Amino acid sequence: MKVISLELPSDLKQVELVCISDSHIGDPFANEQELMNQIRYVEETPNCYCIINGDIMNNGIKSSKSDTYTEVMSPMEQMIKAVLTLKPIADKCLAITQGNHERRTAKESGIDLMRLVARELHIEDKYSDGMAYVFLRFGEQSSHDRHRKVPYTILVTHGSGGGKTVGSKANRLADLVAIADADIYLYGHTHQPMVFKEGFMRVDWHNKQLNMVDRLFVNSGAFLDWGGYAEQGQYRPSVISTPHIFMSGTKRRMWAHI
Ligand SMILES: [Mn+2]
Repeated sequence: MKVISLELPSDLKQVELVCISDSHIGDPFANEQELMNQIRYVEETPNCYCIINGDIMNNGIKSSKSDTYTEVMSPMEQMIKAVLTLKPIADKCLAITQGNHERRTAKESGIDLMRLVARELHIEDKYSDGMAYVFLRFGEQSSHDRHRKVPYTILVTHGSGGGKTVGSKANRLADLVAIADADIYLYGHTHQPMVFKEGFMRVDWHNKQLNMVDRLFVNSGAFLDWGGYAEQGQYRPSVISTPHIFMSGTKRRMWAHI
């Protein structure tokens, strides 16, 4: 678990966080236009940040399930494309993870493609080949705790498995609570855009009480049109919809839309 601690300015009233994953660059059905729309949005929107959550490259290498022959770019070309595509938002990236598609090369040859992408983007300090845990503080609490920033924690992982039904995909995301406590749980991989909340009683040792809090669960979608691997494998058509998370800078309040 890579722990990342970040402080943003105290004059931020709200932070927006765009969840970018599963662009599958190199797949013939990758929708680069939609990916670029989101990249441009992050780049141009004030107080907007992003998390880059794996499967950015399709990386259909010889030993993988993806069809090498239908790839529209070689793995090297995909890596160069990934770097060039993500460059405009690198300085707004809070965390960057490896997906199972990039992991193929790591397994095969011990070379971590996503670490190299993060390195090229000068954000290797935000990189995890597994899970990332972000401590984020910004804004100023409006009531009792003046001059204290609002703290949020985010557990990020590309994910694995998930099954085909919406329910089984939701279960994978909800299961993250067994790993660590966090305010926001962020998953990719299943290509199923999803947002839900659960209640949780958080231990407050300082005041010896249990605080009822909400926890936000977000699954990002894919930048893929339907066909090829999805069609042959009888996967449901994926909808291209990128979750945007919003966090208040005046009190602990967060929400998301897809
Ligand atoms: Mn994946």
